[in-house]
Amino acid sequence: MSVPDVDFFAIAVIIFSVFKSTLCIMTKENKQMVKKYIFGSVFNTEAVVEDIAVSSDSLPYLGVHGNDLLYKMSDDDIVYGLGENVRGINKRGWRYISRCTDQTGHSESTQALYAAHNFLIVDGAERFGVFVDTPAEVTFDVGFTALDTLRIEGGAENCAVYIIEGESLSDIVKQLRKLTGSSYIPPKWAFGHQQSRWGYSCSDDVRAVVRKHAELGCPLDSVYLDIDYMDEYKDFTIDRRRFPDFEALTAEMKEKGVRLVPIIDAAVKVQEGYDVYEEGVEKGYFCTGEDGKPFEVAVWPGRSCLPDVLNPEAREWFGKKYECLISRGIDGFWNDMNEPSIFYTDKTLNAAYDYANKVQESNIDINSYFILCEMFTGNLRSAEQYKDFYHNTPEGRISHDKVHNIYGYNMTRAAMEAFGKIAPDRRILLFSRSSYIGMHRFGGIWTGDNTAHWDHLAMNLKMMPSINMCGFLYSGADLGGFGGNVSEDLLTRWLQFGIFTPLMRNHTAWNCREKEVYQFPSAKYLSEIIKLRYRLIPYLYSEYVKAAKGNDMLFKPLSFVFENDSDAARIEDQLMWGESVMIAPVLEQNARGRYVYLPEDMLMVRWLSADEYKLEPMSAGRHYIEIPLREMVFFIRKGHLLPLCASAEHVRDLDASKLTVIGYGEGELSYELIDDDGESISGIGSIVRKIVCTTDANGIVEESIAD
Ligand code: MIG
Repeated sequence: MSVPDVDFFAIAVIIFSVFKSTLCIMTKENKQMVKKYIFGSVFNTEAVVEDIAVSSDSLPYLGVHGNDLLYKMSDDDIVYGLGENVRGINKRGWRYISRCTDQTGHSESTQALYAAHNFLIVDGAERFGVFVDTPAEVTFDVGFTALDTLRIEGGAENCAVYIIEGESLSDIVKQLRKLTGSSYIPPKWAFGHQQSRWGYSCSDDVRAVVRKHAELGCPLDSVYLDIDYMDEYKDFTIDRRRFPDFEALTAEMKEKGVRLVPIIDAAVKVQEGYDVYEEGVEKGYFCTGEDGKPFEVAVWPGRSCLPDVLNPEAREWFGKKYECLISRGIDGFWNDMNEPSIFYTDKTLNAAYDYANKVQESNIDINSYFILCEMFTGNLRSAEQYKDFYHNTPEGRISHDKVHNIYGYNMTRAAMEAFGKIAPDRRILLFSRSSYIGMHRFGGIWTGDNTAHWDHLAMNLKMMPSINMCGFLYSGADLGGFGGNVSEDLLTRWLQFGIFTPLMRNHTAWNCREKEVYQFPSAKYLSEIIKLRYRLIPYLYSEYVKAAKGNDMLFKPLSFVFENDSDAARIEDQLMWGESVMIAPVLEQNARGRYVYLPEDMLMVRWLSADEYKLEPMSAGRHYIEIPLREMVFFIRKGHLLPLCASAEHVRDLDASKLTVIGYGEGELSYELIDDDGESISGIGSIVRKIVCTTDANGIVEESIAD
């Protein structure tokens, strides 16, 4: 028998090299960049979607002191993150409490806003990210009590702590996002201009808003319905006296290219005969008090119950309720009051009454007077009341204060999980006021009740990258401010920034100046700003989808792109917007320009209207740039292209087959434009178009291209 002619040596080489490459892949993937640590007994928030083994190493970077985690910061360390919070991009110098709170009228000295975004990155001598996963309160004292000390109060008490190392700041963010799942992608129309006001209270109000925008030629894609559309503020009802033709109105508006977006509040009115209330009581789907009975709180509907969205069955039940509006032609919602916000409970109101009676008898002194005031009005922000009611969770009956920060998250999850069944392949707009990391898979956020203050415009800018880090890409603030009376110049500057935020919504309270763009003498110019937004939508949408799919951010601090530039690291009033653009809006009243820092040579684009612009190459460094009130500028990065379409009155009318491309650099530049039908989930990002342009002798690209 002859031995077959086989080259054993060659086979051995092949086997070895296959083995070697698998080994490489394995070591690369297994390289533990994310490490998990457990302190105490941990409630599963379901923020994390990856299965990670608990690390056997000791906790790196942070020291454990009782229930707290500690880090000594060097002078040059920068701390990024913490999502929706006041103050800077660099979070040093304040104490931020993660306790979702209804904070209407917040300011720089507010410690807790509506969200709990427990992720931060320390960047300096050492670089690492920390995600403290707990549904309970936790506080980040970032050099407030002691300048050089980061103390995470409660970070070592019933928490899962994830330490993330990475090759860059962006890489650390990407790993957090991989850990917590892909960001929500809304329908494309949700990138249009949206108009809201607490106070549009009948069908004709809505029609008037739409008509006046059309008369002005100002693009508009949606009008919001605040609590006034409901019957006695009852969720999933319509006040037929004021909206007799709700279905016809919805259809008529959609035909015109405008969607109606109703609000849903967390609390359900206590009222016999109201189906949502009765079902909730019967099935045990509301949070309960000490006595096991549905716990009653007072919010807009008066006495109300809170759906127990931490109980999976109740969550499914509540989510299905949205169907009654979807079947009436609605395809977008905003979830409000879901911190949950409570005006008072029996206990807090009775305590206030008792105190009032007591001080009345004893002739009230001035200190008692202020205590009395606080007892009647301070409940909204008090944490005490959260100890008085309970949830039925998969992990047993738990008092609300221990799981407080995941209530809004689960209300929003309820809705989105139901949408998946009601309209499996259709994207429905959804965003929430309260949120927790992980909720970014189910919807976006708006940043709550800000005020018509110039520093809230600056805060809006600073918050965007931090919010993006935590996964919330679909986000934005109430443009022009929810509270307060916006001046025309503030609204102008705010819109000039707002055209970059995915959620671009002008919203205000009933008792504030009307601020639809057509209310102002400069309405024509304001609508030019909005038209420019529409020209940017192909790029915005493309960058949004890339960020969502790549676990990346849409808005970045300059330092995330120019890592070794110590000047860029200190910039708090400019942002990178997608791969091609740097923005530097005017944030100060009466300013006619501003200093801008360019980390590299860039092309300045100066907008005089939506269609008229001037291009000017600028060298790296610091420049004072004149920017009169009715002009705006942004910058295109060297080596990059910006595609623009023609404006249109509605997103559906935008034509991305004809583009104007602006760019700057040397030789051939390219951009990958991502697009899709804007509505289906299965089609997200399905159209990929490579745009290639060549620069002229001045290094500029300015070209019209057609598909
Ligand atoms: O207690 O629904 O943040 O956007 O207009 C106020 C009325 C309740 C708070 C929301 C705001 C909304 C308002 N809501």
